[in-house]
Amino acid sequence: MRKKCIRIVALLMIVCVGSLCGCVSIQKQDKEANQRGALEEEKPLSDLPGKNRDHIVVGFSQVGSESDWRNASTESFRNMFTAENGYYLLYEDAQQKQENQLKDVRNFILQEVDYIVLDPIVETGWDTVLKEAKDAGIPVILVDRTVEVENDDLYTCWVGSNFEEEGRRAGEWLESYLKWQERENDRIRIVTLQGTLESSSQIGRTQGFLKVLDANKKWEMLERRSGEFTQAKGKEVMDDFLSTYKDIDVVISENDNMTFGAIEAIEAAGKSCGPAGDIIVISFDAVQAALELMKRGKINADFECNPILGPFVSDIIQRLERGQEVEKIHYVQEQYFDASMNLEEILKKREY
Ligand code: GYE
Repeated sequence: MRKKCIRIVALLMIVCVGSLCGCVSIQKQDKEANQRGALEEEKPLSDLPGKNRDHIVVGFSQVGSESDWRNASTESFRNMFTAENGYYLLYEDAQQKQENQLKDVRNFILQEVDYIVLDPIVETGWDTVLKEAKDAGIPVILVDRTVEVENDDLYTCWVGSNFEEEGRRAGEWLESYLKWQERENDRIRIVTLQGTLESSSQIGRTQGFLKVLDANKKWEMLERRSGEFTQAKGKEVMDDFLSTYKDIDVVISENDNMTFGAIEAIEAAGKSCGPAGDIIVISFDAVQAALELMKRGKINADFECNPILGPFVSDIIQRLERGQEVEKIHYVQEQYFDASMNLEEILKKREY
């Protein structure tokens, strides 16, 4: 009797679990079908206005338009991937959302583009979609930020900046600046405005600076918080830092637009920054507007990040078209600027 009961209960459990699984997989199928439905509305390539049969079709999923750097990057791709240069560019702005980028890549696959260029907002979560591109035989070129995937064969190559090196150099610059000010034995209180958390540029810059911070026992990191690479959020976070901490000696801001916001907050709090001010400001990107502010004495040092990646990517595509091998990792050359330099001259030649 007992055995029979156990058998009935076990059977019921199998039926229940089975139907539950059924529900889940039906729901999943429905969701996938819906998503695919949305994707399948994409136009086939033959319908693209102005495309001729020789054009190389490039689908580019850009992070967004959160900063001056980003806008310079977009312009660089738009200028390079023109019909005159033999390309047809499908440009998508993901508005700082990974889900949009996943959709972009899937649409590019459905449209059977020749190449996919992806600037991945964060490092993780790309394995499946990159596998889909690989299975479809479409090379994926990563630009600017990079990905953490189980198998690096899922993308063709990456071109961008050495963010960790940028962060480390910023730390070393601060070390020598404080020495020059004869403050190397003083307690130095630092705050950091971080970029979009989990993005390569945030991770690298934070890690690189951390290496120098760890070696300087007198430096104290009061707080690190994300300002999401935007001016508005940079100001908001800096406002908060200024009301929380009475004494701040240094602001490390992981991009120029957050720096613009931070300067607004500092001045609104009745303080000053830059070489003659209360707070040392160190920034990244070195876009024109930031170098202008440096010239006006509000930023101490700025570590360049090169957004002009369009020509590098075109070069890679041309090599691939000729059947040549390409290097997996391409670092672009970068420099830094500080307030002691001849900024007037530097600005005359600055392209972005
Ligand atoms: O520094 C910032 C942008 O990933 C290097 O993204 C890029 C960063 C850049 O929003 O301004």
